Parts: sequence; structure tokens; C-alpha cells
Amino acid sequence: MMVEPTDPALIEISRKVHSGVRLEAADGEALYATRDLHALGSLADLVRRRRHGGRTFYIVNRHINYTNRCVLACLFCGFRRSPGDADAIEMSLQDVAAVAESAAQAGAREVHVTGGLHPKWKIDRYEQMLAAIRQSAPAIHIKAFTAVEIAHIARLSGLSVAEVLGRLAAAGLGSMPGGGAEIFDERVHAKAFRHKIGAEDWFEVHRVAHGMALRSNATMLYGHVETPAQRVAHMIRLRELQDRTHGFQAFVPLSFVPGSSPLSHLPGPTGLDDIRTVAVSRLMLDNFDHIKTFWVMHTLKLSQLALHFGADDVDGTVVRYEIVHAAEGGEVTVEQLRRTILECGLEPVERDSFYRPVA
Ligand code: V47
Repeated sequence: MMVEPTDPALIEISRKVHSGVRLEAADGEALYATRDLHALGSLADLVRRRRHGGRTFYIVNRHINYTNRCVLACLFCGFRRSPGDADAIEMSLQDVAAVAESAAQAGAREVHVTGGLHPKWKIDRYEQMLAAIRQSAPAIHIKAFTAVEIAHIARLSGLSVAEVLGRLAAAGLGSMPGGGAEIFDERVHAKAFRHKIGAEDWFEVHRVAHGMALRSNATMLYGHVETPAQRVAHMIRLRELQDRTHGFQAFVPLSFVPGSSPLSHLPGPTGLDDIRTVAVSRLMLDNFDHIKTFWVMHTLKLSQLALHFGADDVDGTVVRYEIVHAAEGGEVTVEQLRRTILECGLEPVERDSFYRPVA
């Protein structure tokens, strides 16, 4: 049942959503500003149900973060280590292969492989990593390497993005995660992650990937130094590329965890901000099929709410996640994920890496 808006600013927006008219930046900003949370959630849920009914997706997967060494020093990141640090990690090819093999034995369909920007490794090292996974777990889907890693591999190897993606796809890359987008705004980029590739390069990698029929996701890291207007502008830029390529599968809003990052003095987003961001993204990104509530950051408890505010995907079993040490910790079982979804009155659907239901 629809909740009628009490906030006059939502009345026209509500009309647009009901008749399928695309929202503009000002609408997104009004949705961020409203105190009428029920109407916001109700509109996002309407869009979610139009697309998916009660179907709610999860995947049996495993995240592998192969190194925390990184040439960058993004202010929001507590994961990176410098070469001399005692807790710098570099997983060997055998280690990566062994994790993939044990994931496959435990029923995983996908490994999500990503890491820091290693100062030395060139493309052959990444090809070997993919080949090692292929060999130890032949049936597993390899979703790997953010646009930031791809651009870095291209630069260190003296290759174009298309050449890198072509070679990695030939070695077993199946799709790409959405990381590294952060916030596209140039002022935020200059303040918080100056040396990382900017929006143009991030989009270029995804454009080339989509041109080669590689599907990818898109993220937004929110709750640090950006404004709501900059978040909405970020979503609109994603929507523009999606109009042209239709290569994005899911939007993944990543809730900033201050933890041990250089921005640890910031409070991080509140639960309300998390929920709002899920809902606004569902409403703004009218050409994205899926909105993911990444439970590692949202927690399973908040993810239940997010599933009523526009999200239709909870990622998966994850097992180990090194990039942030969030409250929820590492692994959840399939049973826990299904119970989380069922308790919401929704239907859990185990999916493969392309959102096809698996029996
Ligand atoms: O790009 C870094 C983020 C991203 C912090 O595509 C942080 O399905 C919160 O992209 N607090 C990598 N976030 C992870 C990622 C991802 C995760 C889950 C699913 C998918 C997908 C993609 O992690 C980085 C950065 O934006 N990050 N530090 C932090 N302190």
C-alpha cells in the first residue's frame, strides 16, 4: 500500500515515479532532504517491486583481497599498507588458488577478487592469478579488479585499457566489480583521493569493458566529505553511461567505515543516511536493474530495512572481507541470509553472477 507524501516537496516527485518519468538532480536532492521517510521508502519500494516483486537476490561467493600493498593513499582507506609495513600482505598465486578451491568446494559460484595497487606487478601477474583460479576451481565465476586496478595495470604494463581487459578476459575474467568510483566530484576527489584515477578514467574503463560485453557494477562511497548534491550528481553520471551501454548490473552504495582510516575522526553515515541512500539510488537509477545492500557495511539488521527501501540484492556469503573491519565481521551462512530475507516477507533467490536464478 502506498504511503501518501506529507512533505509537499514529494508530491510532484511521487507523480513522476508513479508514471515512470525520470527524476532530475533537484528531485534527488529533495529526496535526500525530506523528513518524510515513509513516503521515500514507499516510493523506492514501489520501483523495486515493479522490477522484482518480492524476489531478493543473494549469491554464494567469496571475497579475496590479494594484497593490501598500494601505491595510493586515499584518506578514507584503512586497508592499504606500504612495502615496509609488518602487516603488508601479498597472497601468492598458490594461496589465491587454494582459497578459490576451498570456496568452490564449499559451494561458491563466484570469487570477488580485488586488492591494492601493487607497485610492481604487471599484467602477466594478474593473468597468472586468473589462470591459477581457473585451474583450481574451473567452474567458478571470476569477478575481479576494479577500474582503478585495470587502469593501474595498463599504465605499469604499457598497454591500453582495451588490451588489458582483452588479455584478462582471455585468462578467465568473467565480470568486474564496481569499486573505485568513490564520489565523482572533482573537489571531493582532490580532497580525499587525489592520486586515484578520476571520473573520466573510471568511466572509460567501464565503457571499454561494456563494449567487450563484460558486465560490471558501480559503487559510490558515501558518508565522508561529500554533500548530498554530490551524491545525486554521481548517480546521474552513472545513469548517463548506463543509457548508452546497459553494461552495469548493480549499483552498490558503500557506507563509509571510518575505522583506522586517516578520516577516522569523522562519524561515518548514520543508519538513516544508509537507508536514505539506498532509496534515493533506487529512485534515481531508473536504468539499473539491481540495488545492492552490502551487508558487511550495512549489517544484516539494517539490510532488512534496506530491502524495504529499494534494495533487492544482499551480495553473498563473503566469508572474509579485508577492506573494512565493520561491525558485522566476516562470514554469514546461506541459512542466515535466507532467514534475513524471509523474515522481511520477501523471497530469497540464489543467483549466479548474471542474476540468473539457480536451482
Ligand atoms: O573502492 C575503501 C571502498 C571499495 C572504505 O561490485 C571503503 O559488487 C567503506 O568496490 N569504508 C572496494 N568503504 C569494495 C567494492 C565492492 C564491495 C562489495 C561489492 C562490490 C560489487 C564492490 O571499498 C573501494 C572503496 O570505495 N572502501 N575504504 C572504508 N573505510
